[in-house]
Amino acid sequence: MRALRLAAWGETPTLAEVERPVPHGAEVLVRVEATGLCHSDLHVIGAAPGNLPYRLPFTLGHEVAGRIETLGPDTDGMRVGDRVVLYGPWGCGACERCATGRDNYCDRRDTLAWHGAGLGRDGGMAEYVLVPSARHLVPIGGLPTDQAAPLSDAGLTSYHAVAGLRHALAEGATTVVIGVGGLGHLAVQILRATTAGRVLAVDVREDALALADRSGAEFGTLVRTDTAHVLRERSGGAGVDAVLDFVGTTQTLELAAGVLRPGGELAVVGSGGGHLTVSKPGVLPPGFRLSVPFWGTRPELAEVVALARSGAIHVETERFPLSAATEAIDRLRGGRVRGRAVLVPD
Ligand code: FEH
Ligand code: ZN
Ligand code: ZN
Repeated sequence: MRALRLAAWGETPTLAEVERPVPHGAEVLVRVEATGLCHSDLHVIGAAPGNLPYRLPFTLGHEVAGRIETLGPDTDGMRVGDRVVLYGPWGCGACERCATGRDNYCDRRDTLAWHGAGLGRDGGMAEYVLVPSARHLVPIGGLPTDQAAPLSDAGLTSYHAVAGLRHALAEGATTVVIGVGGLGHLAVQILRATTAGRVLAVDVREDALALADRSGAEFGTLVRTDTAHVLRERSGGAGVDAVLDFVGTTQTLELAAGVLRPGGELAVVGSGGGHLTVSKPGVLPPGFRLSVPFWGTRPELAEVVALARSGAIHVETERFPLSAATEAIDRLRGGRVRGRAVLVPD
């Protein structure tokens, strides 16, 4: 089968012919129909040797949907032909976190040579992907696979970040979403579908603000010298209740701290590597709370799929054939993808 393989750190991944896996024990073989492309794939590809615990080579792709092709002899609860999306974080499988579907916070994460499908283990930028257990599969019913695949990371990560702020998002609350790309546009929709407040959007691209508007944001602004003032004005002057930062640079973290009201909450989702000085006394509003959520849980993935199947969220995608994966990677690296890039085996 063909697969997009990362064979050397810092080098462009290439399509190669590899053995189609055969499932044993509790494993499941899924025929891939769609795999999302994520900024984390760019971080993995560009990682310096030794930065990640992953063993090369492996197949990329951690945002995967398709159909069950073959069930290992020790599986149950799933049938060949079932349409599924992969829960991408694969932990140790034995700790209390993994046993409760929270592989994203596996207690043994630092001992593992992988983080999941396409993250040190063979992933879904291929014709087939081998999944360790049916517990990593969520049924998607009739949802199109190019809609389902991005839910497993872009959707789940956004949903998990919103879930961590939900206590602060009462009626009339204001949330700012910084960065309206593959994750941010879904966060706007999830906020609109599951909270009672208003959503303001910030980005550096006009087309991203248009996407925010289509996703249900009440207002959007480009980054300007007075962005904080504009957002505070829009929130009635006291500041906003929550910020979801999908960029995570020093500039966006400082913007977030500058627009939050006392008791406000910041969720840092983007891996921009930015810094924010936390000191007391300091510039942060009293009662400031910070979270650094990572991916999401398996039960939450089922909730995100249910939201999508109800029509409450829609993923804006740009489809690419698997054979054009390097073009998609270049486009993502250049900020020239609207919504989420999805690779489809051709
Ligand atoms: C996956 C693995 C490592 C870092 C970040 C990620 C995210 O793409 C998961 O949402
Ligand atoms: Zn990702
Ligand atoms: Zn674990």
